[in-house]
Amino acid sequence: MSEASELGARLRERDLSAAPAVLNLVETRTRADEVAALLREVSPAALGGEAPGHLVGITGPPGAGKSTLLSELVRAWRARGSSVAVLAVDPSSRRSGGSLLGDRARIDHDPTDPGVFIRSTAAGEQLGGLAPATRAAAQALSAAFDVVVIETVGVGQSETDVAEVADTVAVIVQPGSGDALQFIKAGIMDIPDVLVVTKADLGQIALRARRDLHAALRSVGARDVAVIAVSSISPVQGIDELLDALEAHRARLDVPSRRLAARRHAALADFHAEHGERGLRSLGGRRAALRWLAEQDDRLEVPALVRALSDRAANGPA
Ligand SMILES: Nc1nc2c(ncn2[C@@H]2O[C@H](COP(=O)(O)OP(=O)(O)OP(=O)(O)O)[C@@H](O)[C@H]2O)c(=O)[nH]1
Ligand SMILES: [Mg+2]
Repeated sequence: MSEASELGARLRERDLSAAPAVLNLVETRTRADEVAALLREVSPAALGGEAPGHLVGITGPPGAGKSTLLSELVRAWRARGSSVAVLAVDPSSRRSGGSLLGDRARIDHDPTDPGVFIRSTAAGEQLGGLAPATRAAAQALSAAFDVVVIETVGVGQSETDVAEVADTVAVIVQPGSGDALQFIKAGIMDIPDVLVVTKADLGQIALRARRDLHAALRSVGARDVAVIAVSSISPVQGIDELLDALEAHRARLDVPSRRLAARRHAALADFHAEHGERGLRSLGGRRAALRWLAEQDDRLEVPALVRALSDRAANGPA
């Protein structure tokens, strides 16, 4: 049996101990065929449905309190009996190509707990971008883990990538940072599924941030976005409320159509990573490529879609 099919079988059996080997496989650039094989092993066709894990994107500006919050979230998910994988995207490792567990990914957890897997992964080409390896890892791990978190650093438009992969996107802001407010009002920021104001222990300023964000969301007609205030330092507050909001969003979601869109976006991102801007141009641009992808067979997996895009680029859009 090849490594990909062995790992695929373990993931389908929800064997969490397969996670480190999965990460090693997807991060080895020279093993594209094996990555494709692994993704086929955990495709909806192989699983008999969409992967069961909840893909959660956690994104926000540097220092907003994402990692500290994740320490609490991981603890709370574990208390509810959910297994959790966290893929923390390290923007500084983009150039070096390495992925080191730097300070920014430090999430406090019990290292002996087999139900938790935390890994830092390298960033993609653009600010806030996801590397193909991170997308593939998230997809594969969602077959085995109950929750898969992708944590990225971003403000404004840069969280688009994570929105394309995740079922639920939570944007994390800290009190007193006007950016998110302005971005929402100006329509620059994609409206998150859940908005989180951290550092609620700071008191008035946090309450005010929450009120202002509510108002900004109302002003753009996004009334059903939950705005949750949390404190990740003692006394910890808002964590259960946040978990409930994430779960409520997932419960409302049409998961198959969100995942289908995610696979198409992932295919275009992988194609872009391989063929660059020139490749995109030969498809007639990003929008044209997405329109074309939307007409393809729903059952096609990411690698098959990437191949189809490459063929189309080579022959030129008809
Ligand atoms: N008062 C207070 N401080 C907090 C809270 N959560 C985080 N902090 C502090 O805020 C700072 C940044 O927290 P991190 O969790 O590292 O923030 P981050 O968003 O992961 O930062 P990057 O990884 O650099 O993007 C740290 O000094 C934390 O101790 C909170 O709930 N209340
Ligand atoms: Mg961090």
